[in-house]
Amino acid sequence: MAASILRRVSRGRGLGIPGLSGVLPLGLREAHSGAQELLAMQKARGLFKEFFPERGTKTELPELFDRGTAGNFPQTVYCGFDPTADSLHVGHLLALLGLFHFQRAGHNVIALVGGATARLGDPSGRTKEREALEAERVRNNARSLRQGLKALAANHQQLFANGRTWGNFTVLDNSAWYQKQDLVDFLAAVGGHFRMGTLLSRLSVQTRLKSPEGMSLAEFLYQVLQAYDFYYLFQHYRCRVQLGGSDQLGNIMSGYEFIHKLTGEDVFGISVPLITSTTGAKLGKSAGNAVWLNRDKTSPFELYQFFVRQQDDLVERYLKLFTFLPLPEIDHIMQLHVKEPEKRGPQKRLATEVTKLVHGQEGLDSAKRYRMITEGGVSINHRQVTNPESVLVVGQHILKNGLSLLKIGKRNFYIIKWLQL
Ligand code: YSA
Repeated sequence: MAASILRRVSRGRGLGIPGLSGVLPLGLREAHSGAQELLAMQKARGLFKEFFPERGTKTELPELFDRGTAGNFPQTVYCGFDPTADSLHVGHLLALLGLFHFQRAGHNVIALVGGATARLGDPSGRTKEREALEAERVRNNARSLRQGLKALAANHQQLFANGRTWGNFTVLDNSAWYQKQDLVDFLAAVGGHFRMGTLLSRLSVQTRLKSPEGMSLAEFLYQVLQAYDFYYLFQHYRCRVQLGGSDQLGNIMSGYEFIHKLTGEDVFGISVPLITSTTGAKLGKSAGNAVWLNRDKTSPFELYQFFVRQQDDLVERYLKLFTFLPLPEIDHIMQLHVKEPEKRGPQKRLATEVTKLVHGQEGLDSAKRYRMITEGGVSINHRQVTNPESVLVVGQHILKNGLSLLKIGKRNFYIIKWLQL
């Protein structure tokens, strides 16, 4: 049985990928020009922080993305998201943007929902064990995350492509390959390839072992599952690159070592920086400071406001990280800002770009309407309305004759006739 889990192992053999074609349509080829600069460009934007391994490999990481030298163009890149809540948050968005940049350069990307791994709880970057999550709750969260990822990918394609064709965006769930996995078979086939010394040396493990409550076996085995995922995606989707926040590097290294040992092939890891709050805590669910991407948890207006409130010293960095705006355009926006700081031009542009990506044009319009109201830009029958949730009252907002005079901004007047009161 051990053979079936690792059955596709073969040194240097060509790998078949279900559903992925090796031949590129012409439109896509055009989109690839300059793709070899992808890594350098994202490093310059501050989005890609570390590359692993940096040297000593047969083919170096930048060559993978160079159509001229790599036999495997386009590449496949993945990033995992554990469904520990029913929504993605702004921290996850950065990792997702990393995937989008690869997709824009013509590569295929996989957003992997950790329907299985979320049951164990990733110890990376944590000082305490995660609360154990019920199978049912994880399943519901995973469904929500898959929907959220697909909606974001659709907004990206519709609103930020300018008619260009990119690589594929695929959403998978690792419960698909662990659900029916026999434990003994798995440990027998996979367990023997991991050395305890290496696993114990990971920072995530060391930190947790030194904590007063120690570390559970489930958490300890987490990195083995993430390493196996990488191997699985390498075998089935020819995926050679895993992307993640810098807290993920230890888990990515475990994947590298596992794949290298079994196949002799090199795979790579790329990290994005961790977004922190003003107090320095990683922005996310655990620190209780998450800004959610699901509109039922954080409305489009609240998301917009989060970005519009960013301080001057952070806004340029966030424009580079969270938007697709070219660097010269960001420079220009910042130059204008020096002349007219009170207009908060960069903050508004940042908030607009992110809200559009996350909630689409409709979400952005709704955020802007809310903002207009809260800033006192709307009045009904000459009374300012500053609460977007206000209930309209007959006799006050709606005159007895069924009419309202709506004023938006300084010059836009509308007469509304209510047909039913
Ligand atoms: C990865 C690979 C697998 O094969 C299976 C599961 C995983 C999930 C991974 N172990 C994990 O727990 N990720 S996460 O759900 O906590 O976050 C998803 C991604 O967003 C990670 O790459 C994480 O580093 C990143 N992230 C989370 N908060 C962030 C952030 N990136 C930047 N800033 C933040 N505040």
